[in-house]
Amino acid sequence: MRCDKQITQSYEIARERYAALGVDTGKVLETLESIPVSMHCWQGDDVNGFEVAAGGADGGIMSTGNYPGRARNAGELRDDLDFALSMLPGTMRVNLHAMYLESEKPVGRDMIAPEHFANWIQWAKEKQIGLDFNPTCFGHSMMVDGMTLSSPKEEVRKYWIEHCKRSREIAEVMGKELGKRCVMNIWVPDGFKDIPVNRMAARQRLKDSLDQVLADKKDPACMADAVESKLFGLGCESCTIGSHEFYMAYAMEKNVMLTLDAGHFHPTEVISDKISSSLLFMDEILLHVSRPVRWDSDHVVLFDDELQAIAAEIVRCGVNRVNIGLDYFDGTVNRILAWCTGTRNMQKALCKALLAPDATLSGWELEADFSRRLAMTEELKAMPWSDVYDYYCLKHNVPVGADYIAAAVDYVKKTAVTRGV
Ligand code: RNT
Ligand code: ZN
Repeated sequence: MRCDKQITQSYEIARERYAALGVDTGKVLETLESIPVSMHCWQGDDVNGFEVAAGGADGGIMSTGNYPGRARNAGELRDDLDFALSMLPGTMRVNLHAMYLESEKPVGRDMIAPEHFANWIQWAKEKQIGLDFNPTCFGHSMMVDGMTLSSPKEEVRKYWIEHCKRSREIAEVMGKELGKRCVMNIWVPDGFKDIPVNRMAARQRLKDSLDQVLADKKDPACMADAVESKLFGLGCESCTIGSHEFYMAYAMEKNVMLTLDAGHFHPTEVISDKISSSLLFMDEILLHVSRPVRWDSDHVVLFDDELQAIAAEIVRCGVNRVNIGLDYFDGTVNRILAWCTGTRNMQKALCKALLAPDATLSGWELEADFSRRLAMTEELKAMPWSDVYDYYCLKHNVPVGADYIAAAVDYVKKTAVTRGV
């Protein structure tokens, strides 16, 4: 049984303890509420998508595991998303890929149109949530020799350029219909397994293709473009065409968002340190919050040091300038729980970051009082930030603490039986 009274009492104590540090928990909850988190649909079906001629996630990424109950169609995925969203407080968005289209007949990716996403848009409208979008440039026979937009073959490039152009149109319609801007992120897996000779030519082709994709002006109130870099992928260990330097420079030149994925850098390199530098030169960025374990393995997001550092940087650099997307896929665990645990961790990290007395800490930093900065930062870890998050869940009438676990296990048990996968 949930003890609402105790949760409220704990919050009151926390409120006083934070007030003593000069932090207003009421304001913190208001800000937390205003920060949307975009939950990725692809955790729900192991990045398979619902095209009639199915593709699957080959090409640089891979989901492993066969936990029962994977969503087999868009209706099931929406049911699962409905359930997961009912476990989550605050402002949520849902991030779709082009391969989640709905059509009875096969549709080439160079033929996709807003009508194929009508059900998704209707669903989001009813839920009053925003949608984000991605062209799907992997898991497809037109990905030739590991290449899409940077292929040396003109017909291959043309196919993917058309796919990305149409994806932008769909994103614009989504934003317009929902009255909430849709962020569209381009990621291509293009690269070489072994050492290439002409990196420059491949990157030149990627640049030219992207220039064509982005040529049409779109209504900035309805959609915004983002481009995602990567260090390496499965099968392209020696060179990724869309590297960090490539996209950082490209995003600057084109005035589009740079996407920083937590798993796309060297193992000890962190994206938390890249947020401030990027935002000095760019209006906005997109994050793919993920968890690499030894490689870009896309494990469920944990409440670990890097997640807390990412949240702290978002709060310090400007919550309105960082678009938060989640990007992980684990097929070995209950997929609904994976959504809930990862998303709640993101929200908890934001809550804890908002509760930090940053003005005081910055003052000490300016005075080179690093001792106090260190001691206080450590003390903050044991402050009752979780009582504030629990109260936030209570206020939103979603499960508090571990209560969502049993509910999600139960839901999957029931649906898995009927799905038979
Ligand atoms: C792959 C990228 C990309 C994908 C999704 C499905 O390494 O991170 O963002 O994970 O688009
Ligand atoms: Zn990503």
